[in-house]
Amino acid sequence: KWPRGDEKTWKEALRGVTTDEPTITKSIVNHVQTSLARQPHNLDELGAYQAAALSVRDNLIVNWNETQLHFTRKAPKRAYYLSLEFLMGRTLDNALLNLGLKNKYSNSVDKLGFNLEDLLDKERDAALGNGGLGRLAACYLDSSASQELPVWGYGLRYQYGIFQQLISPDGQQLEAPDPWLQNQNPWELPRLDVDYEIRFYGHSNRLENGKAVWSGGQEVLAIAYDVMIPGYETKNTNNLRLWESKPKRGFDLNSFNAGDYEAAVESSNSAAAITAVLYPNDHTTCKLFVFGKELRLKQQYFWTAASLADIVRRFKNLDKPLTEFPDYVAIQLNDTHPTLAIPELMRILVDEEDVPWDLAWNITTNTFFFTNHTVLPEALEKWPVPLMEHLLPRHLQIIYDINFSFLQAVDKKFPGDLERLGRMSIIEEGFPKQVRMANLACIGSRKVNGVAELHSELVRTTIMKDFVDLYGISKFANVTNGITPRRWLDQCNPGLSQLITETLKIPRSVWLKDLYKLEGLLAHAEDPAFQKKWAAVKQSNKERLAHYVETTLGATINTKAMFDVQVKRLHEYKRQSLNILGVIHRYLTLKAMSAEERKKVNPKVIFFAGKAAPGYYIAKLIIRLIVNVARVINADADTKEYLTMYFLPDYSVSVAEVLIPASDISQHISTAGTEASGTSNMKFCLNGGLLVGTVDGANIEIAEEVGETNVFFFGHLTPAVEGLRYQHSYHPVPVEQKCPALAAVLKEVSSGRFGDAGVYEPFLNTVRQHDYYLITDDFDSYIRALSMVDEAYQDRTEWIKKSIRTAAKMGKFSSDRAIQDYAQEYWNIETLKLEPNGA
Ligand code: AZC
Repeated sequence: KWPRGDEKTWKEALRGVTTDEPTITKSIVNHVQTSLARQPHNLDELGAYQAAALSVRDNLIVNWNETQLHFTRKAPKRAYYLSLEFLMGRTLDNALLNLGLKNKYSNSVDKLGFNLEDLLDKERDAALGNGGLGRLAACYLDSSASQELPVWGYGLRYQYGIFQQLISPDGQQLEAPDPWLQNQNPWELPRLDVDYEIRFYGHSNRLENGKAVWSGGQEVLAIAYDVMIPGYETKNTNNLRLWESKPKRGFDLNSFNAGDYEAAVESSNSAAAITAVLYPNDHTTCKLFVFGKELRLKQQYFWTAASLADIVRRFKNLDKPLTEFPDYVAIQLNDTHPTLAIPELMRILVDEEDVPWDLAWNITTNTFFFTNHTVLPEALEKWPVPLMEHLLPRHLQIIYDINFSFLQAVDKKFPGDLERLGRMSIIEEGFPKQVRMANLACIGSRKVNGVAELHSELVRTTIMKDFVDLYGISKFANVTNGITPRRWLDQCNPGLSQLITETLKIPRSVWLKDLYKLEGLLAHAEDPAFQKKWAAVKQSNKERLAHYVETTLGATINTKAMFDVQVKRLHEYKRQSLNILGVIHRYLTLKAMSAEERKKVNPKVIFFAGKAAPGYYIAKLIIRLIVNVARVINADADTKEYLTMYFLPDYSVSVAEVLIPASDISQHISTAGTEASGTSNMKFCLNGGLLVGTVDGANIEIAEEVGETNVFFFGHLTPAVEGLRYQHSYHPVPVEQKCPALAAVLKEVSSGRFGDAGVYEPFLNTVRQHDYYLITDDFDSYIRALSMVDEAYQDRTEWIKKSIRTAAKMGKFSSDRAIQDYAQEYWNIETLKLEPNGA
């Protein structure tokens, strides 16, 4: 029955998605006129972008609304992806492609006197993440919507995303804020009516039956902002709900009345501070880097508590008993950041819903799933007990209660094994005691997974070994990461997408939804005409990148040279250090050659990009070295024809979209066993770039797919790493003896050849002294691998074949496959398609 008014009048007035050009044009102009209050004659590109975006937003809202209504009516089991980071990048291009409206918008915008590609460039990245973990979350949202799965993301609406990186003339990284919301954000819907009160501090009084009352302290409001996530070629449009913090009352009236105006404003400041800024630390939680630790813990609780309140409220609307909660709700914890959701669900069930403790624990442990993204010890989160007790007194009690029963169970299975109890306890002894979040996440979840085969095996045999002994192996599984081929091929490399469609003779939408279809390209790998077209696409992408570098750095680039790229967060374990030391080696070798000899050398342009955590001294020093080496070699008349190098500042999703399609070779050279998966390796290969890398993370599975002959592997393997480190500590061999080529490089740097003699010593000493990341052990084989790359590149036809074969075998790495794995093996959710007619 129609709820109110005249059904016919309503239905005639309700709009669908605008798909014809004249209506699109009208809607853009309408937004210029009304939403933006601008005149046609003073409209600039930014205004035109905004109007086009608002018009696309209208379409997304129609689909989003219908999808949400459909889901509410059908009441399927839903999955929720809790991630403190969503590195979304730009939206307009992606939305147009997913809606299938890019050509029409392009035509409309054309008629209005603008160029769509220029407008797309006006959009600011939504950079609410640091790197791999946050971008993975964004790819998973795209795949969930595209596969019509009932999945929502939950995160924080930071006022400031990842900092903007500036590079000073002498190579120092400077950080500037990223006020990405400055121009209004068309991709979000403020839901000022959806709010929850979140408590901090106060005290918790235990009652009988494990219950307690938590009261007092500070209360803050969480306000929902919904971001629409369009699926590819489907009406289904999912939701990413981001929380913003607000003071519960604008002013604390008590303080205000007492005349203490400053204290009143203070309390409202501190509430807003919770979602002010994304923490820029990647892979580190140690206190050296995290200055406002309490604020970070506040962020984590604020976000998990608001999300859970929302999830529980939605479940309660179904009118089902709470025992059925896990039949309707699956929650994926993206790393340990949302682990507080576990004690929070216990608190809601036990304290607020009167569910007996054991039953509540059963519900909880059937709801959560936990993904680990790193085995680096410095990245494993621990929170000081005193801090947790102060900020979240009730949660600490719950954690102690969980730990008590847990340790009893361990003791039952391994009687008297006190060391084991000590290792497995959620609480780490010491001053202060610490809460081990990974232990809590594991104990409270149904399944734990790593993000590539090798990494998942390391999770089982190292950080979670004791837990495997306790629970059995089946709780610990693998889901190899994936990337969305919509953004990372179709959108960023339209030329290649076009060529693939033409060659496979199937619609683009078919292979973009089933990436294994790319295997069809293998049949064409030997066809010279196809090879030529393939190479031409790469060439034009290299020219596009050259144009970008020209406009940002003012440098002219030889696009006939091989493009060699390493882009990722700066970290010692990722070994940009190895790369730059290798570049210096190449430079010294070139210098030592005669002009005649040099002519035989394969010209190379090397690109670096990536941010360093602001407090990570050695990482910043490595950037400084890269920039200064670049300055010297780019100015050297003897060699610059054969070797140049650029550090592109402010790496972002949008910069990646230009860089990745242009690479001939990319570097993924972490010390074996340290890079859990890597996802840019997949992006490069999907765009026909070859890979030089260590036997680590997803590199291994990529090589399995594309064949080892198409990957340039080098370096020691994971099982050797521990022994080598032991040697470094107890039987050190000087670099001069162990690796003369590297010693020569270090000497040149020390001598001041690249400026600033002395400045780089702290970095050089990490290599000379402990060499934790095995630069001295892998250097020679790295250099050999690069020679093989040069050699292979000489035979251009062979190289193109390798490039084709690599892209053709990337089907496995679609995030559609990964999400299906989560949906079936973990969440137990099913596709729920919204038909075009709304049924
Ligand atoms: C990263 C891993 O380092 C990277 O290898 C992986 O591809 C990515 O997650 C996605 O799974 N980890 C992080 O970004 N951060 C942490 C804390 O692990």
